[in-house]
Amino acid sequence: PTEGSPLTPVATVSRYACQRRTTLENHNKKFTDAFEVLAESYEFNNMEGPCLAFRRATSVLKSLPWAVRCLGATQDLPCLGQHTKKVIEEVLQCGRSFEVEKLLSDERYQTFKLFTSVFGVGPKTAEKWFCRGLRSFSDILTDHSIHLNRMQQSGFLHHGDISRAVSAAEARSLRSVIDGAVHCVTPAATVALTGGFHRGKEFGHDVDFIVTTPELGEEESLLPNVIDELKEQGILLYCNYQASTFDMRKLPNHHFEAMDHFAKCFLILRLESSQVEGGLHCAEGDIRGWRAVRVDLVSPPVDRYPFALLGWTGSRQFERDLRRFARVERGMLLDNHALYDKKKKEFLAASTEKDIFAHLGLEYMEPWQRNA
Ligand code: 8DG
Ligand code: MN
Ligand code: MN
Repeated sequence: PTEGSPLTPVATVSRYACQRRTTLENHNKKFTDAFEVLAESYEFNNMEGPCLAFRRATSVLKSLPWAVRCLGATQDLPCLGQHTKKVIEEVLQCGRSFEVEKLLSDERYQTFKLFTSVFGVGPKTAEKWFCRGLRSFSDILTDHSIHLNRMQQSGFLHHGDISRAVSAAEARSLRSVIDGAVHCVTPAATVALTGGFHRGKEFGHDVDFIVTTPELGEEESLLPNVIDELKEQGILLYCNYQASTFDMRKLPNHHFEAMDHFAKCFLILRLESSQVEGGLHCAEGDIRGWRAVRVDLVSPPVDRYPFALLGWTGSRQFERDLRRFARVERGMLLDNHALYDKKKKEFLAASTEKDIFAHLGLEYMEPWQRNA
């Protein structure tokens, strides 16, 4: 293919990530890295609007098959405002953005970054701790007035391991662990890799799986049984199980940030070095012979499977825009459970992800093209 120069006419770039094929090949990393710091900082300060604006801009630049080499090249791109353009200009001229540099050395930003790196700690908790004058892990762990919930306790206990990226080889090994446990309790059940590794990522912060049974209703007991099996194998280090609260009569909730209602569990598992081709992606773990890894399992009823798969494959920006596109452009409500047509006042059936794209009048995109 020809090096798509911005001087040659290019097709207009859609405002919606679900209409932009975005692979893992990012030609504009130096800009998107800067944007991500700004987005994160706005998130830490509870400023949703500017945070989303930088996330959208990041996503647009990630979708380009060419590198931005001058500000003029961004002229016809959507979702780039004055602020993002100023950052692009700085990076083009100086190789870095002063605003970003300032943030990276800012105490508040650094402390939030540190605290939210703990499993179970979000911006709200980080804020609470920061306002109390706490700045380090030892500040938190020695302050006896601080109550840590079970998730946060495990987060601190396994912080070293779970803050190391999970490799694709480790994800493959975990897949056979989960396959084994699932088939042991329900031979007819199926396991599918989803999340970042399903989009072809080489590394991730966790490994996500969807498990379901061909028999409707059987999924109710699936996760509790799988959890028991993992416990018996001695590899369950932490488990937060949430039973299903799914109600088919409810209309889809287009707010992406709302969690879905399927039965799910957030786990920390013990992964043996000997089970991973080429060893663990965690130096201390390799010496120890094992490492801790984060695993998410979700178990939708089989008739909801395509919606759950589409919702859990991500990326987060792809999901946000898919829902926004459905609502704004099609008058439809989409979430991880269902698709509802507001004009026809009816739910639209789907047995594959392709059916959902077709209902939305969108060209189908493969998971590896959803890295928005
Ligand atoms: P990473 O783990 O490699 O960092 O990237 P990822 O796989 O894309 O991110 P993720 O945080 O594991 O989320 C994967 C998808 O799961 C994402 O598109 C959002 C979706 N998701 C839901 N419901 C829930 C939920 O209840 N909790 C979490 N953590 N993710 C959910 O649709
Ligand atoms: Mn993931
Ligand atoms: Mn996950």
